[in-house]
Amino acid sequence: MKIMDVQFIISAVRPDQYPEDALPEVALAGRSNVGKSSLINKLIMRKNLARTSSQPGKTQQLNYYRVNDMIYLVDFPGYGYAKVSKTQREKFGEMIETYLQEREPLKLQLLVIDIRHEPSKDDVLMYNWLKHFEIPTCIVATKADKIPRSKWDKHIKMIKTTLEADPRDSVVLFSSETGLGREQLWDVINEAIAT
Ligand SMILES: Nc1nc2c(ncn2[C@@H]2O[C@H](COP(=O)(O)OP(=O)(O)OP(=O)(O)O)[C@@H](O)[C@H]2O)c(=O)[nH]1
Ligand SMILES: [Mg+2]
Repeated sequence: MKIMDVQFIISAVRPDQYPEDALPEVALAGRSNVGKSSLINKLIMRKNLARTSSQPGKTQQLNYYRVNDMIYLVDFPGYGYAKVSKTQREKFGEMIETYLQEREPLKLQLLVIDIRHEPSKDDVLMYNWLKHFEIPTCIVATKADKIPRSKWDKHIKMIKTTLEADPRDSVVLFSSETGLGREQLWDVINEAIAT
């Protein structure tokens, strides 16, 4: 995938701020610190356009990036950060639920999971939401560079088992450090927005 042009569009806190030009959207969900923003930066070949390692749990907005005037990548706030208040957690739940339920241009949801760890309860909840709303899903196991290659298969299997993943969902092994999985992920994205 050749990246011609990327623009940060908006940090949206309310649905009326979401873009209205109906370009297809690919959204990224995952735990705080799992590597969502790094993954976006790798996909678009920019070092630091998507903000990484900001204050975890503080950002309760959807960050929109437009790529090649073709697609929006939508960075969700990370979940599962311990110090987040109950009110904030509820706000997050409402925002994401409304988005998943009503957002027509959403063509694909990436569920980003740290390959080293078993998916958390929140990961399972998020996955079940995606299934409930029948959102096409791709599981991205990131930080692959953090474990030896010989363990990749076993960890992928563990992730699928814990999520009780639908065998039809694609799974991509990824590393924002090495770029592993970048082309494969673009293939999955392009296929999803073509249908
Ligand atoms: N080794 C390695 N480190 C990574 C990878 N992806 C992300 N990181 C590191 O993990 C940390 C968190 O990455 P972010 O991209 O900020 O994570 P995030 O999911 O956007 O976090 P929030 O926005 O807080 O939810 C940073 O220090 C990254 O450099 C990866 O594939 N490999
Ligand atoms: Mg982030």
